Amino acid sequence: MNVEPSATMRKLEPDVCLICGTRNPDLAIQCGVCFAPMAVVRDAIAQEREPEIVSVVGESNVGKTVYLGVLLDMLAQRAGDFKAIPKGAYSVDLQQTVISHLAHRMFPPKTPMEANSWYWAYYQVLHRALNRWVDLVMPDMAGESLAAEVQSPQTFRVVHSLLNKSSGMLLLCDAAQAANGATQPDFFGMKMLSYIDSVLGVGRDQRINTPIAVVLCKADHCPECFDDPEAFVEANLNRVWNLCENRFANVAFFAASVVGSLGYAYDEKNEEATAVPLHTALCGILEPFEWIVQQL
Ligand SMILES: Nc1nc2c(ncn2[C@@H]2O[C@H](COP(=O)(O)OP(=O)(O)OP(=O)(O)O)[C@@H](O)[C@H]2O)c(=O)[nH]1
Ligand SMILES: [Mg+2]
Ligand SMILES: [Zn+2]
Repeated sequence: MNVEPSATMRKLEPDVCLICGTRNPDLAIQCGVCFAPMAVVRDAIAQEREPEIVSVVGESNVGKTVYLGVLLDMLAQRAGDFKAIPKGAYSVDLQQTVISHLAHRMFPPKTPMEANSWYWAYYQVLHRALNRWVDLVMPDMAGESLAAEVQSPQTFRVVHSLLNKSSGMLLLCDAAQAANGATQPDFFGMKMLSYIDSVLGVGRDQRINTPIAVVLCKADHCPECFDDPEAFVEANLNRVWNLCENRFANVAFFAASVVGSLGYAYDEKNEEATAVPLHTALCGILEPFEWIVQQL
């Protein structure tokens, strides 16, 4: 995290996966066990410091891919107080996919469940106001894989390893659904948090210190949640709010939205309506990330 090579660097070896610790054959592209790109560990060695892992978690369709893609693009364009440098071309793929879809007024496709096709981004980020460099590894996980792992732990080892190694997490919740009275986002958020609680496994009477940013996504559907995200969570995602209070010592609440206006295209043949982002208007994307960086 600091500019000096960290003491943990001596432990890094080019063929040992940074995420799950498995030793892989020389020149392996992905870890054979958790499918993390082996370029991450090689880049970390070249960097002479071990990166921090920041995970974006949440249900399928909550908006993780869109959020992460847009965030990386903002960082790459020096938004706010940040300057960011991608380590390796693989780190640019996610933001390129998301931005080119949005430019064509489409949302990117759903992330496949198979971890070997997830996008990973490894960025060196400078927070100018703090005058601090942070190396961040951010994978775009599939909501369905997260759900499967949460339901029966150890089925998706990569999820377990990643969360166990994460220095900070963004828990995305669907604000639009919650505002409509749906209980699903609340229950999923609760399951996710209790899973994180068991993975990080601190004592019963201790609270977890890992920073968790609870991000209300699709806030364009319910702009009131921008006024006071915490009050919105307390009112509409009360189970999540209570669990945060009880088990997590370092939680902050945010609202975010990527689209300014949405249209709907109707496919008569398949009788399906598809959301069309007519224009993008980024709101609240950087704030949760900035908060996490400040906590690291
Ligand atoms: N209104 C609105 N809709 C959004 C926004 N972001 C995402 N969406 C909608 O949410 C859908 C899912 O977004 P993704 O980013 O693919 O969701 P995900 O969490 O990556 O889903 P999985 O890949 O299945 O885990 C999109 O296709 C859009 O319809 C937003 O800011 N506003
Ligand atoms: Mg996705
Ligand atoms: Zn691995």
